[in-house]
Amino acid sequence: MGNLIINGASVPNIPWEDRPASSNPKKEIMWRYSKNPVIPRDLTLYSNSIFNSAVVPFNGEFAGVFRCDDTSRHMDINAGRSKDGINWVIDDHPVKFIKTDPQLPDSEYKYDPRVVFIEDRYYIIWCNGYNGPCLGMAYTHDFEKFYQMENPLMPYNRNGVLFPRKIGGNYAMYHRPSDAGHTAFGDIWYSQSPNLVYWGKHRHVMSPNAGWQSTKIGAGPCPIETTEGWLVFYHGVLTSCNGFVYSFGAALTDIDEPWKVIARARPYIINPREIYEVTGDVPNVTFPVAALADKDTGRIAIYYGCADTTTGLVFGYIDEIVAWVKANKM
Ligand code: BMA
Repeated sequence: MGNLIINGASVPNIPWEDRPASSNPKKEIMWRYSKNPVIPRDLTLYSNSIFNSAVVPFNGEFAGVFRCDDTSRHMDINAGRSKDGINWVIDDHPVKFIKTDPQLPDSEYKYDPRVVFIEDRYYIIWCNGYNGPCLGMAYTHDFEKFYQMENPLMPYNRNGVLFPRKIGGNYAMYHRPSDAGHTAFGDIWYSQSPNLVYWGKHRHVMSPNAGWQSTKIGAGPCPIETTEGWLVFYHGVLTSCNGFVYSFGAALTDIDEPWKVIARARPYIINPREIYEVTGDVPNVTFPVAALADKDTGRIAIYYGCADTTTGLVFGYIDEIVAWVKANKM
């Protein structure tokens, strides 16, 4: 148990369960919560499914934004709160975003939110419907009022993930250019902004390559700053005879130039294998979107979407994961 986290938060009440005796660290560097899934599909009055959702520590407890598809299969974002990060109360209705500019276009839909604290507020970034999927952004101070900002990137783009601080004087994000449909390609890119409105200085980060990450890849939770580089969890997709299979793995990228990859692990960390991951509205999906990390113990808890239906949790230690990424570097 070690501590490589820089600039992280103390999260003494991070959701946690020790590695069970049945879990071999040589085979799996992170282990699943025994009571997965933690968020059932019908937790809110109108939800068909709750998955690919984002949480942060908030006032000694936890808050989050949740992808809730309703029973018309409309995709939207609902706010929620929890004392322990496991038992959640999620609003029945989607967030009503307040436009920071009346000219801002309406969103046709919103999905796969990420949330991160930067400087003095929480920023939310999601896949936003505006003549096709693009990136949408908002901020909140209290998880009650949410202020929608300009869309950082035009269609087609998904999987926008903000860094928790400026890098080289600019705000920074990973994202994935895509197409209008169920994109059969996808690289992770890095872009920079002086003001969170105008984005540029684009740099290529990683392409898909082999095995579980051979079709497309996209960033997951917001990167975690460690002494060994940014620890980046990302999803990877392979195309089987029955369609896409979504697993997730990890890489380390350079602290000052995060488009440079230091190490990228060849094996996945989690792949669809439990019943709630292989069956659901979209079978064979494990999709990470949020991580809680405690800088005092080095514990990490990742929230991930299970088969586009429910939300699960996996646990691990940052130092073990960093060492594993380096040891399994491709
Ligand atoms: C992606 C997104 C994710 C989803 C995944 C698997 O394109 O729509 O929200 O989890 O497909 O269906």
